[in-house]
Amino acid sequence: MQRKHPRPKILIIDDVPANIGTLNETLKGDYDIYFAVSGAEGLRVAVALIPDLILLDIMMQEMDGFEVCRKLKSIEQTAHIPVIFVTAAVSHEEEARGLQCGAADYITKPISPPVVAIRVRNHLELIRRSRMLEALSEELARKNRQLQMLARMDGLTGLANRRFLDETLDSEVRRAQRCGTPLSLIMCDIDFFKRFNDRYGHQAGDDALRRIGALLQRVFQRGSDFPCRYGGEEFAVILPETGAEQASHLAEHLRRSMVEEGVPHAFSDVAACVTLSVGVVSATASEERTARWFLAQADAALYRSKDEGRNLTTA
Ligand code: GH3
Ligand code: MG
Ligand code: MG
Ligand code: MG
Repeated sequence: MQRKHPRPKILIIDDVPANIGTLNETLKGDYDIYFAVSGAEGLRVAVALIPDLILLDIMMQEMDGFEVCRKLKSIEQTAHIPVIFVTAAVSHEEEARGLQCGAADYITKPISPPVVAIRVRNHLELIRRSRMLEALSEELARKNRQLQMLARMDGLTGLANRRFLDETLDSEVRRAQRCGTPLSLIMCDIDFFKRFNDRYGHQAGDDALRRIGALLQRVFQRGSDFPCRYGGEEFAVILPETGAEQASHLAEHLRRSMVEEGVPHAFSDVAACVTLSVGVVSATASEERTARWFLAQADAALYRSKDEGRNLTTA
């Protein structure tokens, strides 16, 4: 019959088969038992099997249990496996040495089978709990990454949001200063959008914003360009390592693509469809040219586009 949970695997390493027999009798009811009769063989089996727990004899030919334990603890795949010494070495010095090697527990022979069974069960329970905690903390870290991402995303358009823009513009300005590369920022604002909402309704307004979000994602496909919803009906695009000519070209391409998109707007003074006014700033960053400066310049350019009639790109 297939078990729901696989049984824990226990590896017994002891050079006396009779000792292995006794431990096997004690534990085989609850666990899958594997064994090895020398330190070297025990190490090989441990690496191949990755048991949940190892019962280890100390006095063995060639490689004694202390050395086996130290080696197990130095191998990445086996370092986490709890080792319980089961030994005829009864002095406190030997027990201290065993624990110093990284053993989880120390049981002296002759063993009491019920005591061994309980100690083994307790150690396996500890492992089960720590694995559960590990899984929980991985899940938490995953959820946390997801939240971090959501906190930087605009729910309506799926674009990055203002928070992302602020953080990214800051770091891109610093990077541009360090590397001496040009940086560009595009800002755009929908023309006569209040009228659009008033006449077509907010649902239609939201649809238009979503279409503009998709358009921005199509126009700015380079992984290093960051289109964002700045807020309301304003959008911004960070263009790292992009000079004035290329940025103006892209901004104008965006403005035209918006017209080609042909979202009807019968109440606009500039066209029969939804249009954008666009502002661009391009500069090599310096001490004075902070993120705030870039935003203020792009905003000023955008408002020149508004002043000069809308549906325009100004640098
Ligand atoms: P201008 O050409 O000067 O930019 O005029 P405008 O009407 O576009 O500018 P104004 O700032 O007067 O109005 C902006 C409008 O954008 C008002 C507001 O209802 C709308 N808006 C902002 N955010 C949203 C949104 O999330 N959904 C919808 N449907 N409308 C929004
Ligand atoms: Mg022995
Ligand atoms: Mg506006
Ligand atoms: Mg507007």
